[in-house]
Amino acid sequence: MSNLLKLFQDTSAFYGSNAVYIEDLYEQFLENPESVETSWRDHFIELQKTLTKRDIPHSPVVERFAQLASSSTSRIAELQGFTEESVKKQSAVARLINHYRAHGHQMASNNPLGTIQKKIPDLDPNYYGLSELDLDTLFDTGTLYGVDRLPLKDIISTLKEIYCGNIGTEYMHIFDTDIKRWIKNRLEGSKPGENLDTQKRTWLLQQLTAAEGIEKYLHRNFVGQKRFSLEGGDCLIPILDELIQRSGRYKTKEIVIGMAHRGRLNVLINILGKSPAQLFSEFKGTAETSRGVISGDVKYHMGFSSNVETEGSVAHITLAFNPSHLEIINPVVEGSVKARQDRYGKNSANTVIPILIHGDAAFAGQGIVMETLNMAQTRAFATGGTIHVVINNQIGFTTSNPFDARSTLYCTDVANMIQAPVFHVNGNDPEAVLFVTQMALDYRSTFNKDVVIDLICYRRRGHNEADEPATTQPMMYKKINALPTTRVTSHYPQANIKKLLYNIFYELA
Ligand SMILES: Cc1ncc(C[n+]2csc(CCOP(=O)(O)OP(=O)(O)O)c2C)c(N)n1
Repeated sequence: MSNLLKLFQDTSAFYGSNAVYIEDLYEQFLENPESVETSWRDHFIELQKTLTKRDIPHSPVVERFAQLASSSTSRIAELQGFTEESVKKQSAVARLINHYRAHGHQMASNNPLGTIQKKIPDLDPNYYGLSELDLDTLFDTGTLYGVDRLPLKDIISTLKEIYCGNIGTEYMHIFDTDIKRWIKNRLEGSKPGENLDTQKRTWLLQQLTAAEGIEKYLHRNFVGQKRFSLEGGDCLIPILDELIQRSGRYKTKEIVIGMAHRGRLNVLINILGKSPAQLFSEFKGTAETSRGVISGDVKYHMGFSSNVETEGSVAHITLAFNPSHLEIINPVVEGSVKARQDRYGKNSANTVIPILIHGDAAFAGQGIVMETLNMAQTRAFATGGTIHVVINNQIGFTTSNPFDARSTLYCTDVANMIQAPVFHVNGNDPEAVLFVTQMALDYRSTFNKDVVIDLICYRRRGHNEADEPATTQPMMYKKINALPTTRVTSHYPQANIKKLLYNIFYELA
């Protein structure tokens, strides 16, 4: 190492690891120039004059400051008003914040069956040279929660709340800076449930009651009959209802849904508006699917369509008929959406939206998932982004240990290949689920790209109600049997449940 380089390294606050800090400050400056200190702001303004585009790559920023550093280290010290030690610490904090954004999901408490607490070395402040003694020191937060400075302990608790709570988000693998910034701002800008009024909370309770109610009714009245119950994944119903309602904001006219067996009857009744009486007659074996043909096991392969009122509009919702072959409906739905969009003409990506609902085992296991994802951004087949919802009940028939089911960390990892953001959300926290649902639709409608909601839940009963899951999964089912339902777990007032149930089902039937 040359003497000059050594001197530079020893004396400059802008050398090496501090580059991350400067980049972070610059990012902050780009969003709100007033939010950075005057001396930094002046430098960034100077820097921008030498560049033509506003959203420039960050390497020139680092280079420019390296030049400044070598030309006058004393001037820099004067400019920043920090000691070398404090700048190093600030840089460490910036790196810690970034690592929470990128890897916090690995420590998220988003599994309703409990999380095995893993230690992730680079989420530990010690890893960056920060210690207990720094916890009360004030540091710049970048854009975190809109607060300029916080003690380190509050920065860490805020990061844990956003990135390691009931939502674990994978988005830092995305190359596009605008997309990354959009997701970061949504995640860090408000908390799940923060802005929910009583009306929306009541709506959530109604959705969960409806989801639970139909399963309980069928369970009691058609004992031992296959229905591929949704129980444990109840939040699928508020997800779909919210996607449909909110699509009105984007003037959506049609939504095409593809899904397999799990929860299909629930979706038919609670989302598509199929008559419960019709479903019950299919269970009794008296319904004719076509003249002279009794339904048999056709009921969980049936399609349906109806018109549903949305926020300020009406949308035509179609549930595609599906065969037994898992996931094979995906390209069919995409083709159907593409044809509908073509019919509406140019710029109709938001006019018709595809929603694909997957099982966790099937999403990881079926090649057709990858094949369909691969077409997502091609010119001839793109449909303006698909909203994927994985009913991740953590079991595929009898295979529940992920290491026996796949070689990836998450069942959704195949979606990383197209840089889709993935929200791993605790299916027992309806407000967190609502938060990611709204974000998913807004993301899809803003960027016209695929997005994944990984609804981490459980399967309360066997694969199809005719089997006993505890035979092969005794430990898992001990936990599940001790869990109250999502409606009960969520902290909503339970007073009017009976009345709600009565209104929703018994009257309709
Ligand atoms: C292509 C294909 N392979 C296998 C099956 C048999 N099968 C039906 S359901 C199922 C388990 C699916 O598990 P998962 O995708 O997690 O959905 P879940 O039933 O747990 O909701 C299997 C293997 C099938 N129907 N189609």
